[in-house]
Amino acid sequence: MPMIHSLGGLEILDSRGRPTVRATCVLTSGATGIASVPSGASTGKAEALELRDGDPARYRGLGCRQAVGNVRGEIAAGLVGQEMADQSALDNALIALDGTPNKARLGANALLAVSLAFARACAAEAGVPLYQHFAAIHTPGKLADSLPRPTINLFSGGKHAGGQVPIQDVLVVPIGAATVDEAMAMTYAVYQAAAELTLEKYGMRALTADEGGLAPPFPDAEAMLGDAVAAIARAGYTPGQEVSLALDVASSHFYTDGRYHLGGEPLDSAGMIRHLVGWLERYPIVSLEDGLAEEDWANWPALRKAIGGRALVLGDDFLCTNPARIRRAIEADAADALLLKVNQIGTLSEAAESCRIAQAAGWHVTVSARSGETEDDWLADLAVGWGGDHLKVGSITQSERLAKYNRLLAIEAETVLKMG
Ligand code: 2PG
Ligand code: MG
Repeated sequence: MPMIHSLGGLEILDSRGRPTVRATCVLTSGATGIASVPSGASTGKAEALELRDGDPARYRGLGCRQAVGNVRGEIAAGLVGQEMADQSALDNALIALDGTPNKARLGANALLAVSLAFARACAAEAGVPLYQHFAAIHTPGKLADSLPRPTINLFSGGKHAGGQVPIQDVLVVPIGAATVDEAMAMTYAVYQAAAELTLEKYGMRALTADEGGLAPPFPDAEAMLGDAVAAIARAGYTPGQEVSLALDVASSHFYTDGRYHLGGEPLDSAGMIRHLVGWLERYPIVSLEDGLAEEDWANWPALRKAIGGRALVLGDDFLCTNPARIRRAIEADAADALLLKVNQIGTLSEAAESCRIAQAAGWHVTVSARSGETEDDWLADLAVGWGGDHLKVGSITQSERLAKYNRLLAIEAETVLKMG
């Protein structure tokens, strides 16, 4: 049984230059795991709490010294010398130490860093690849059996690009690719075509947003979608047959006073649903994330009905990787796909429960990075081990994103696993 010998914490910087938490877990066998946690910008209201120092004189209040101090102090004091039967024993101990419903006392960033570092140390102790260890955390005895299909950020707006257009991400889905290797090469071709188009149309060099997506001053969401389709065609692919689109509408962030402010006349929920269906009819969209706001629960079933299986109805802020919210959405037939972000809930075991609940209901799972990422690559292993259908990491121009794509390429090269 793994026993924790020591726990370390370090404040490091994420891809936006903001502090985040890295933890090191050493087991008594000497096996060691190091893991770093990401951080979102367009966060859901029901997410577990990311502990920030709040000192305006340092990193504008975003420091993580308290969270790191909690890893080195209270969490280490509670766990060092303890035998942990498995990941859920460790995670239950973390949850009990924190004692709050949303991990507000010790911080979800501190807890998740320890949860992940412990998983890595256990994989090293068992001598198995991390994706196989993640598979066993999902379900004992489970082995990884497929690779996720990457969905890759092409254009950015909303909170990731200074709000020049309300919707947050237009992503490329290389549906015609047979391998991850082919998917990445196809995406490169589309991205370069989009960069050329952006220069011609907007006179703008390939300046990028938080996740590496291109972010020219689109006049509206339709221009963003139309330019994505044009870039696919310019790269030599047939839109909707070889390369499709996924959309993160992130509509919670332009929903105020019961209206959606997409530009033009504000829309009520029925109007917004009609608008989204109009996009589905005009553009090759296979996945629609947060089409309605997280507070607009009552109208999600109508959205799902109106989409009628033509695209995935994917919940991010809406579900927050939270088992109770996912169960409620399944009962209400309010979605058919989960966007899974481990730090929304704060421990691996709870995120695995969310994943199992969604999969048992026949839902699709998109495993997602955050807009603030690190060079750590555990997310690729997690998507493989947990049977994620899609992996959403951002674009192909920044190393914190490429770390995950490169890890996925390595898993593909080292195994017989195939993209589902
Ligand atoms: C999202 C994510 C990733 P953030 O909304 O899906 O794109 O963004 O990490 O800022 O919540
Ligand atoms: Mg989202």
